[in-house]
Amino acid sequence: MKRTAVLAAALVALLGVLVAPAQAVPAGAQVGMDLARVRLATVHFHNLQTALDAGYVPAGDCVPGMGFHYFNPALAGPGLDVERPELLVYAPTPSGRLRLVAVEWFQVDADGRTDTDFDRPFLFGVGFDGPMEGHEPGMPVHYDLHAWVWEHNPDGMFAAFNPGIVC
Ligand SMILES: [Cu+2]
Repeated sequence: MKRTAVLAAALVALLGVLVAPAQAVPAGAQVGMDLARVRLATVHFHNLQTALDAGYVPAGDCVPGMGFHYFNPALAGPGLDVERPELLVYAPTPSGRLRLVAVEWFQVDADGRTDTDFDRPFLFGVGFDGPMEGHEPGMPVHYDLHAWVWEHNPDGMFAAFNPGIVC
């Protein structure tokens, strides 16, 4: 096969992989499998130094009900990947260390307005929160979605806040 034909075949196969799970999302089993992929992709970030080495940088103070956010600017562009969340969320422990509790996906709002939501993203069949103003100067109007993959959240896996997290 010519190189272009090989590339085209690979692209078709890749699109099939990318499109198929999205169509099957409403099934609880599919969501469970996708969350397992998230855990597998982020388990090494329990070591904070590993997250820093991967490009995640501290983003602001501890947010009550969330924790400390670490943002990866290299992942901030368009496109969402369940295995590459734009943010990691760490909760402070009584001993003063940080413990990975959640991951968060982030997407800039297309028109920068909080009163339109035609571009609301979805992952796991769940619509993102927002659109909301930036939480710090320079942060654009955006959507985000938390997944509490490393800490039980009584309010739900995809709730923005976890009442168990205190700063
Ligand atoms: Cu958060």
